[in-house]
Amino acid sequence: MKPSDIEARMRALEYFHDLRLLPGTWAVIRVDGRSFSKLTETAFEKPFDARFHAMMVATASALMEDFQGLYAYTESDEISILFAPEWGLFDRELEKLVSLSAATASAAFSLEIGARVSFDSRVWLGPSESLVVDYFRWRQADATRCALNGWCYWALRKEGMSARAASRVLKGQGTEFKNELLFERGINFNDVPAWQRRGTGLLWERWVKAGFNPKTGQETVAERRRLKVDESLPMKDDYSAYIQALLSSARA
Ligand SMILES: Nc1nc2c(ncn2[C@@H]2O[C@H](COP(=O)(O)OP(=O)(O)O)[C@@H](O)[C@H]2O)c(=O)[nH]1
Ligand SMILES: [Mg+2]
Repeated sequence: MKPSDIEARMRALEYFHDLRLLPGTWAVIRVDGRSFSKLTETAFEKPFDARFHAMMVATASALMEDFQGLYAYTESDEISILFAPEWGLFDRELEKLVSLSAATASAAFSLEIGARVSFDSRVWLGPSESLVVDYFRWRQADATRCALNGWCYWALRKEGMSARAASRVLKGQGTEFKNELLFERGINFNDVPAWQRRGTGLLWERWVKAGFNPKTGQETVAERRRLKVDESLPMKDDYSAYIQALLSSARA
């Protein structure tokens, strides 16, 4: 067999290599920690731990920087990174984007925690701006639901209830029941830190760096950008408006 033949035949079996994100569409890459229920079982406060959250924010920052995302949203052990329709990193190759985003998240979080952890990764495509808004509303609703449930679950567990019994109490119950359960225990869910109920956003902000040129003796100004961490996101329709404003500014 000629070397060129084997090259072509082997390359052809790299079957998924040609897959690319649909051109001209918004995209979100979402990474999620593998078996983080187990990881957080010991050594982290329940239901939420500020140190754990800081590690997730650091991981989201690494993804924003390495992939040049427009916006990141993190809740629990997941991070969604939004990309504009014209974003062309790695020529939009799916395998590259999914594998490297998982790798970047895994490496960044592992360095933070000092142990080996891994993240999975998937891609969501947004054919319209309103679907992108819906996507982030969906993840935020998930954050709120999980936070309320988590607070209830751990309130019961801390009273000595078994895991199975606590899950049974909460199964099929709605928001009102869960809010009441917490209220009876002196916890007002609305007073729980916003990052737990609403998640956290990361976005680029512009700032002007003042400097001095010793050669000319003149003051200089340079526009730079840096990541802003928003720990008090709006919710529901206000969050829709927040995301829509971000999409519009990207288009401008
Ligand atoms: N103790 C603690 N656990 C957390 C925190 N944030 C996320 N987790 C855990 O991470 C899990 C994430 O859910 P999921 O991805 O479905 O679980 P996985 O499949 O085990 O990674 C939650 O169920 C929690 O157990 C936190 O701040 N503190
Ligand atoms: Mg997970």
